[in-house]
Amino acid sequence: MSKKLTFPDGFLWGGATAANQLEGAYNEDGRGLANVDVSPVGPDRVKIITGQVKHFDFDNEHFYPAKGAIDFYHHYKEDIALFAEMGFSTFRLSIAWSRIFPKGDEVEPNEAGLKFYEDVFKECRKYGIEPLVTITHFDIPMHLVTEYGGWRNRKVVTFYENLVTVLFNRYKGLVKYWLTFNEINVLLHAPFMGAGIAFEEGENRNQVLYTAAHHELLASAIATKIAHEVDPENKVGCMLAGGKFYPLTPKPEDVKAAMDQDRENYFFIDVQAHGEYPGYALKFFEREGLTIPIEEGDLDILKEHTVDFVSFSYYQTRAAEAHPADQTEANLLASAENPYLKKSDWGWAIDSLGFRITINELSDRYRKPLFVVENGLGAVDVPDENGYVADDYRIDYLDQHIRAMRDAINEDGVEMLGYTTWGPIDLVSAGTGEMKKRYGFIYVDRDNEGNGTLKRSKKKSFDWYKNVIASNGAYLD
Ligand code: P53
Repeated sequence: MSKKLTFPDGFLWGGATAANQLEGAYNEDGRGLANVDVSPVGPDRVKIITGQVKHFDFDNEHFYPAKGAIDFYHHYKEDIALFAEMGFSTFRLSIAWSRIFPKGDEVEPNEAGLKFYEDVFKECRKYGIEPLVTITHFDIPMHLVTEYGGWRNRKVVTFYENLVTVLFNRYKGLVKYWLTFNEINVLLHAPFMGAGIAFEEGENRNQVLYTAAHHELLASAIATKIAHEVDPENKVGCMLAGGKFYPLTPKPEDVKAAMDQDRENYFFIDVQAHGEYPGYALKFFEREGLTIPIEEGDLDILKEHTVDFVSFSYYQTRAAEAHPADQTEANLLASAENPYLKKSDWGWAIDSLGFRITINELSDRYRKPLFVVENGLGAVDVPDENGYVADDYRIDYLDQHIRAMRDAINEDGVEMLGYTTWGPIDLVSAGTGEMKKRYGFIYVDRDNEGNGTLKRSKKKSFDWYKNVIASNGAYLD
């Protein structure tokens, strides 16, 4: 019998979440309103998160799931205990900026917000769980949106600098792994969600987007600098919405289209990992007539404070073609159909070998340790008469993907720090706002309209993942 394949010693196993998708308690203990709170469920959501329609308030027509979410704010002890029972060695969560600085531009932070996360981190540590903290996961205080225009405004860099300075000092010794911006490249596709940007009439879209991109990249480098100054033990990562573009055919034009689409995303990580704007980006700015507001000293900061590791989410690969037939605006996030792949309930292509390919490409391109901080299957779960969910489809998906990652380590020699599945406990979907799109090992009784007891129960995948972790991956054989 051949030796069972496992993961490296110290490989971190766990799950990943985001504040607004799980905490609820949107107006408790001084928390201010954020962009993500005012993004409702339903057909208007996409127009709002992509910044095509300005929508800055709650109204009576819509349901806003983030208001209550799964109420992690009051259930965190119970939830972390369940993560510990699965054997998690890490838990990824994000800070709600507006709990710390309710408006964003205050000088003094809100102690109640700081205390909440301190309690959560201590609860993790109690079980030997290493917190992995995303500083901003698609959130920005609404006041910074309405008064400053979100990340298009350079002043927001300073507010972010204040935020991270407070966080690194307060949580020194409690938190070591930090991510500066969740899926930073999503700002190009969903600018209201990614950067608090809603477009004004007649604005040059790319000018606004790449201005905001420069500000986030600069803020990320400043955060890296401060993190290292406050505690040399801190490890700071960037975070890419990953998933390679394949050329739809071997036509060189399609291969080029795939390269271009990959670069649109890699652009951010190229700056954060290599410390400079890549040539293809500079030429793109020139062609488009964009002026990136680079001030004196900015380029030095980018150069001197690159990230320690590269993290990314992986759900699917996509296919690119040079001349797509359907180029409508609604098709912004979509891609060509790959006829070789099956799809999830929400139409996302399932491609575990693509995971291995994506991991290898990132490893070759950046030569830094990699951390998979999101992966999973959003599906409709139907509890049986006892409330039990037998989610074999989720187990299959994760089994294939974890094997692919193991191959990337054992066969391809990639250095990886850890793996956190998306939504270890059911939570609100970022893309659609639904509760119905579930990822968890733990079922939460709550529906799309906000009904339900919020009771937590273990799905079949709960014990499966527990076994995977306990055996450090050997259970898969
Ligand atoms: P949901 C697509 C669309 C929106 C957010 O997505 C996304 C993606 C995938 O790249 O990013 C991440 O909830 C994100 C999470 C999110 C998760 O994917 O639409 O970092 O916040 O929940 C899954 O199924």
